[in-house]
Amino acid sequence: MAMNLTSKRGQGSFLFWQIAIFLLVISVSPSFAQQEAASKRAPWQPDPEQAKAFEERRPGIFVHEAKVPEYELPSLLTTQEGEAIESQEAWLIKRRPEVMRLFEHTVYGRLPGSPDRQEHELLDRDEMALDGKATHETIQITCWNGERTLTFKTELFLPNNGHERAPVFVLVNHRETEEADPTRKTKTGFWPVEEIIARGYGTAIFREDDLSPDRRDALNEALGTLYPRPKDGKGTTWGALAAWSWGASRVMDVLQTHARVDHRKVAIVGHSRGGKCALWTGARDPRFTLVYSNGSGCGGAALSRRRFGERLAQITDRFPFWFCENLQQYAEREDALPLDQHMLLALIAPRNVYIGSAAEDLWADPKGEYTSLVESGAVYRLFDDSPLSPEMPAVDEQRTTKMRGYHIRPGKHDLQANDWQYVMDFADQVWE
Ligand code: GTR
Repeated sequence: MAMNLTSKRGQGSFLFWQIAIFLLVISVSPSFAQQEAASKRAPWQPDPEQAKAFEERRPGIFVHEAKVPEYELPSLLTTQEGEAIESQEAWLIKRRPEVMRLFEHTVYGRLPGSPDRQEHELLDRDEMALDGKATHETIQITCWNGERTLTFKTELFLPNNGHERAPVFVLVNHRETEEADPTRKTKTGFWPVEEIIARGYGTAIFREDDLSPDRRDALNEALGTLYPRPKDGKGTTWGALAAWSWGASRVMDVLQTHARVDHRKVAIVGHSRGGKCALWTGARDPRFTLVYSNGSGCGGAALSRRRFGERLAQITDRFPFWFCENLQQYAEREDALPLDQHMLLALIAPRNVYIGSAAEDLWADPKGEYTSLVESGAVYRLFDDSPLSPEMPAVDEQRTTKMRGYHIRPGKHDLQANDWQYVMDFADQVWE
């Protein structure tokens, strides 16, 4: 008995000292917020060795932050007549149309509207694709302009998960067929159909080449045959990126009439040149409620004025046909541009926009891509979205707000299965 009493008293004083020490520790240690900040991994920055080697290989291209010139971005919230935009309505009615027009006339070019007539033919249907987990359809799309026609295909996979309708990710395919193989003999992270289906999403794909072959001399083919290009287009006639984007809208037409697709949850996804196309598609076609551009860089998500990595001079020299002719006059004259790429992202508001970068993809300027997303916040804020911190996230840190998201993953310029997992996490959040 006595033993027990003593030991209880001993326990009591032990507890007293524990509490006292705990109080002492928390009174001198930093706050939880401070601790969290301190334990946070460092923001991404280019690996100095890689940056040095990169500049040595490509004289005249800069991938050091210290070489980014001072620049001032054009204001999103001031109209061309100098009026300040302070509400959603004023943005949508006054400023947004101006910004759309600036991108059409300066960067991507003006497109024909919807075709006179469009027909969708189911060429093939397999309800037992992917070991019964999905239904695979091959759909042929034919568009008419008077007597002229253009025909191309889309491959669609939908999950057989018992849900009546599925949200769908549409991928702009600029790669060889084996990178995006609908037979699934070859599987790649570029189009990880099995993983997309496993998460309850559907996915469709179409080839950009079917809309405008990815060559300098091909603008009069495909879409250029359906709609002969005007002789005097004043430098504003569509380039290949816009032609591919027109195709994405035709795929959307198919999905809008499909009984097993959730019409309000269709995303456009693209990597690199496909990522540039995805952003312009998101700006043009409000039926896409999530826009994901991966490694889109110059002419995509990256700010032109930073002149980091690929600049307008290089892109308009190697790929002049991607854009309208007018863009060429801004090579090495970025400060004269009446826009910058943050304004392209803002055109998507209040729909969801997601940007992915890769740590070694200096050519595409990850920081320029992220900064664009941060700056698009001027417009997203009008729709009650919260701001993003200007500090770069760490590698493999996903940063999101209600309507915008970003990640930078380790490795090179590519679209990989882990990029898809990140964007599907974001979709789970914004499309719940
Ligand atoms: C590069 C081009 C980039 C990017 C890439 C791609 O050569 O400079 O802007 O679009 O091609 O699409 O793979």
